[in-house]
Amino acid sequence: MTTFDLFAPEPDDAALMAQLRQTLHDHAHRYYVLDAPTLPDAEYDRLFRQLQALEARHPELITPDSPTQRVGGKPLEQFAAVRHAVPMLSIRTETDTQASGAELFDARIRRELGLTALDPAIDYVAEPKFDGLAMNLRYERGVLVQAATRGDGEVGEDVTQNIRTIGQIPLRLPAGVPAVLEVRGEVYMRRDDFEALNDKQRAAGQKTFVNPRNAAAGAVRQLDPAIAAQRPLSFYAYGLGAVTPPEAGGPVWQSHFELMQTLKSWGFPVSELVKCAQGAAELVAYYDAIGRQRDALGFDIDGVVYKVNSLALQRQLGFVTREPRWAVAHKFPAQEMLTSVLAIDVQVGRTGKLTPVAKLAPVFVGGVTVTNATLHNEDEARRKDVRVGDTVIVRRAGDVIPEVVSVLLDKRVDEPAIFTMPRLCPVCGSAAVREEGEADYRCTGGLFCSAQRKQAILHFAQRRAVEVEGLGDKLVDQLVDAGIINTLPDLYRLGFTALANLARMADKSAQNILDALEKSKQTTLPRFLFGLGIRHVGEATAKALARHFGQLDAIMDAPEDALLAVADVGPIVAKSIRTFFDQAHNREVVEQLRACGVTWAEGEPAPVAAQPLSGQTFVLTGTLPTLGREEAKALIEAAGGKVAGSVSKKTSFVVAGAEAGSKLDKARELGVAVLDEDQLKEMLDGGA
Ligand code: D41
Repeated sequence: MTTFDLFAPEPDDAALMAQLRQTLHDHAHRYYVLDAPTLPDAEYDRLFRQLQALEARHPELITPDSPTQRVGGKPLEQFAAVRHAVPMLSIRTETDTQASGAELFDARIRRELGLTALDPAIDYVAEPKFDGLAMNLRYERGVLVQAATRGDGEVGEDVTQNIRTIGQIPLRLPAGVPAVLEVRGEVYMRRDDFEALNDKQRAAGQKTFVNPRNAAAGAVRQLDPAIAAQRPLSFYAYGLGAVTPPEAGGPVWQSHFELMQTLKSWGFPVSELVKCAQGAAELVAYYDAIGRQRDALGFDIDGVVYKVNSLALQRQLGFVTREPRWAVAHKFPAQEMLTSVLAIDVQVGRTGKLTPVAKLAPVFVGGVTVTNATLHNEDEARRKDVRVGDTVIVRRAGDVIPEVVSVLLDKRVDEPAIFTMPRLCPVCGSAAVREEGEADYRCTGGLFCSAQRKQAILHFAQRRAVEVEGLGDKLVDQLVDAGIINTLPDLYRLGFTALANLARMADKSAQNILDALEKSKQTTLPRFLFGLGIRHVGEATAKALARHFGQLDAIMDAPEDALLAVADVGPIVAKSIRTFFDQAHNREVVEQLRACGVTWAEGEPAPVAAQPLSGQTFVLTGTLPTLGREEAKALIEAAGGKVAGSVSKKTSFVVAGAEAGSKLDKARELGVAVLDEDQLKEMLDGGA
């Protein structure tokens, strides 16, 4: 395929332009026609802008077939061409410089309207920028007669058959709508629907899609409407095309927001995240707020869109070429970027798990600089076939650890060696084994392995366990490598001198660590249990165990069947707890920690039923008005309830917030009770 190499010496401009054109053509084809792109969008955009810049410098070298000379995608041959009654404009992207894109947009609008600082703030509408496909829905006398893709903005493809299968799109509108009404919006696929579709594709041995947008594009372009009907698509309206004019009895709106409310009342999905905002400050606040919610939304967005609310002002501002002056897109940092693999390391975790990690040339992705990406395990590393020197796409979404999405095989030089897992622990040299049916290799060195000792200490000291403030990985490395600390109780035997003598350790910091250790001695049973790092015992299980047994000794001595009586504990977990406490050295660690003064209040075994939500399973969907997803989950679990990821007959309640999607539909389908945040809070207070 392409030969354009990011790292090759710079050829002359004409040759470079030819290469860029070829690369962009290839990828446009993969993107628009095959729905299987191999370059991250941000990289495509960068190359596109590079070509644009070169063409600006050498206008004589612009060729008619340059990708810059075509706006939007190429209509496929298979679908009938549709000439849009009103062109589908594109939307300008505002980029952050020293000022926020929101401020730049507001400043530009004010300048173009001839306003001064004394004039009042402008009314805007701010919307999420849905990451799907733009669609024009044409209704005549209230009946959907045609659905067309954007295409190049002038001519799109007739995909009516496929679009009719989208349940959210009304086929017929209520009486009283204009004789001609074109509604524009974005067809997209929700993330859970995307995951389910890919699972199905995998099970059927068919190709999977790289992201929800490509899956949506593939579904819209499906030539067989029966297949399209099985691809779950969604829709949000964001504007209008041709509409019967007021002279002919058509509607009159004053503002974009009002128009969106009308569309909603006619049955079109309009996002609840569409908000009015006054002036630059509220646009900035909106950008930040949506950015924080981005990963919890249930569907992909790649930024937000700002629009001048008043339709009169929109008319006054008008257009430049094919972009309205009254609207811009303000993108979030890209979540996928290109970089190269410098090395593949193998890290050893607390339980001895060996994890292959790609060491990357630093790259800014998802808002942070990333230098490591997990390859998870041997099978994953093999499946992705990442090799040293490869150019790869890295993805970082939200707080999820960065991962390698795929390798750009056409950029591979020579044939680097295939990655293999080491048979020996890279830290302690003990045998590394992969048990039958397990995905992971584990170091068999146990606490002989310094990597495992370090991880065990860091796990114990973390905020969610006993919390020793200031005891981070650098310090633990130093302490373990110097042989000062080998086991958890050694932490509490640390003296001031040993600490203060460490390199880069000021007296003040040494004292802070000692104070933090002292403070950590007063803990709780769940934190202590979790901190021990028993395999399969996470925070929730530790809490359940503490609640059930009340006292540590009871847990340490409980036979497996007694452990199985705990709500959260199954056979694997019970066995793991039993194995842990059957080992003399683990009991010894517990005794020594107690002897060092680590204490907690022990209680009576609590009947599980005392918890208001015990035995109930909740599923969260959408954005709740005040509670974050993690917060709501923690509250439910603290009250004895469980939180599951998907709705089934076993679900007791679905808690739905704004933009709730298919989980809510599923709940209704199965007759599962649906709560809002207030009702959930009532139950948490024991009100139900
Ligand atoms: O959510 C979107 N992707 C979105 C796209 C949106 N919320 N608003 C949009 N508004 C427009 C104008 C201002 C031209 C009516 C858009 C788009 N255009 C758009 N989508 C694809 C090309 C243009």
